[in-house]
Amino acid sequence: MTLRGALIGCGFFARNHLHAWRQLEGAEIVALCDADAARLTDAAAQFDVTRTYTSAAELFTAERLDFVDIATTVASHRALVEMAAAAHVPVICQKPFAASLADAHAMVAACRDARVPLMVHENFRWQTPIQVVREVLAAGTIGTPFWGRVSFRSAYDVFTGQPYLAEDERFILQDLGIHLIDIARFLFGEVQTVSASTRRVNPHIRGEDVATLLMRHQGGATSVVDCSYATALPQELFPQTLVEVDGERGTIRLGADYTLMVHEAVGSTRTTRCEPPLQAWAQRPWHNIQDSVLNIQAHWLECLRSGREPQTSGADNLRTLALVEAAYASAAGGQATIALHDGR
Ligand code: NAD
Ligand code: 89V
Repeated sequence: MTLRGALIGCGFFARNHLHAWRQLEGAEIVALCDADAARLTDAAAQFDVTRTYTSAAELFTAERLDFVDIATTVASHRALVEMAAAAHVPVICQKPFAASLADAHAMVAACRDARVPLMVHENFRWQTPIQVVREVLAAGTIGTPFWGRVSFRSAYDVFTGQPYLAEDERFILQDLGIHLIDIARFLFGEVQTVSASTRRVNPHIRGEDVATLLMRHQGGATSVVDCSYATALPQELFPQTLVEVDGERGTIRLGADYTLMVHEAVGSTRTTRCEPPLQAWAQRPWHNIQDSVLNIQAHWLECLRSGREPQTSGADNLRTLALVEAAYASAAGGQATIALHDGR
């Protein structure tokens, strides 16, 4: 049976969702919604969707849906997720899931009480190279990891495509660091303590564009998460996330251009490339992220069909959001070390 979906928010990033839905078997986007009529009309024409709404309330009243995909910016998430829960429609919500932990808890509770599946579109862990690093760790090739680094350093202009990123009081941690924190949780486990520093280098934006986090994980590993949009390098790597892992029996290095080095202290050193596929609708350098959209949406369909909880469910994402909040609090308090309780 083909699942009937609707997409709310037809802006900059939603095109990737729509291309991915069109590529995936077993789901069809039957309706679109955007408060901005011009954006709605454009997306409807490009993706051949005839049922369109400028009001989400009208969408939920008029359509019989198997799921809804919310690709709006954070300010609208709570109202839209609560509408989906009230209409008993399983819901995917883009990151950042919520502007506050209170909102996030309210959305998770609304969906739990309505028995409605909820997944946060936290796609970076679904990037092919990140999945490969996780597979190498799971295979035990380098033994237990004791140190790791998840790094994203760039000077790419993200503000032209996403002007709201320059306007918010919070920038890189909330928008990008959130992905890297999720990757650190995915690779090294839940976090016990975090300390962070942030700063703004670019004078033309409101929020911080550089952040560095030090985290201690429950399994004993220490990780560094560092991100910057103020880092001009001879080779611009946007939007690649680089990963380093030191384990008791070897090391992993995910370097520039998707080069993966796995070194066994007693054994061999293998260097391979794990570049993500370039989907027919994708463009370099975004193809890494675009492919991860396809992967997370496929995961959602698989979870909906099997009744499994998605990896980055709303409840799971509370831990990532708690870390973002803790990192901002640490940075505001002069890099104070903040303890998380059971990863929250
Ligand atoms: P955007 O501003 O280009 O698009 C958002 C759209 O939502 C707009 O067209 C707006 O009119 C519409 N909208 C807002 N509130 C609405 C409401 N209540 N009802 C109906 N329509 C509404 O934003 P964007 O750049 O596409 O980003 C959307 C979200 O995706 C953000 O949360 C952003 O952080 C996230 N994002 C994620 C990734 C990723 O890799 N996961 C990448 C880029 C952006
Ligand atoms: O993931 C995001 O939300 C995007 C980008 C990859 C550019 O940081 O804003």
